[in-house]
Amino acid sequence: TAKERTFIAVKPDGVQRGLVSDIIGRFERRGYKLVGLKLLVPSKALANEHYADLSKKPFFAGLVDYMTNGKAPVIGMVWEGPSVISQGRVMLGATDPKAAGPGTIRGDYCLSIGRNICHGSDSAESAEKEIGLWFGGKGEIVNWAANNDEWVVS
Ligand code: YYY
Ligand code: MG
Repeated sequence: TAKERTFIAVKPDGVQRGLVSDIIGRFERRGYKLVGLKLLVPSKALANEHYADLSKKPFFAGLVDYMTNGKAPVIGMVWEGPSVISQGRVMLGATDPKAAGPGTIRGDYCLSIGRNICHGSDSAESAEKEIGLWFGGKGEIVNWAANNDEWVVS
């Protein structure tokens, strides 16, 4: 639906490398609507829960450390619009940047799976879980009408 929502994050390497505005800009220019935005160093508990389905993987400890060690923060966002979950994944590109096509965020800006600069929910279930995990407080997600809505979605 037009109100579909996904959780997109710029990971610490993306923040450190100054790619926040580019990543936000790609979603904005596409026509998606920003409805939640925060900058934080996630707790271990948050990162463990966010990546819970990967907890048995050999790279899990390193992944959680890189997300939480505070060398740079994470930008957490909720984006809204038609097919934003699947299209957000397309815009990010493949998990391994070596397989990510040009024109995708990962394909344009990174080289290594362990430093792939961004995250996007992979399903409706993940989006719901991740939005609830990263955004809890009252008013942290804002419903708003963009003046160009009728020019973006018909
Ligand atoms: O959803 P996505 O981020 O594209 O990939 P996942 O399979 O969920 O893995 C999450 C995260 O883990 C990935 O973005 C990088 C890291 N990772 C890794 O460091 N090494 C791997 N072999 C696989 C994933
Ligand atoms: Mg994933």
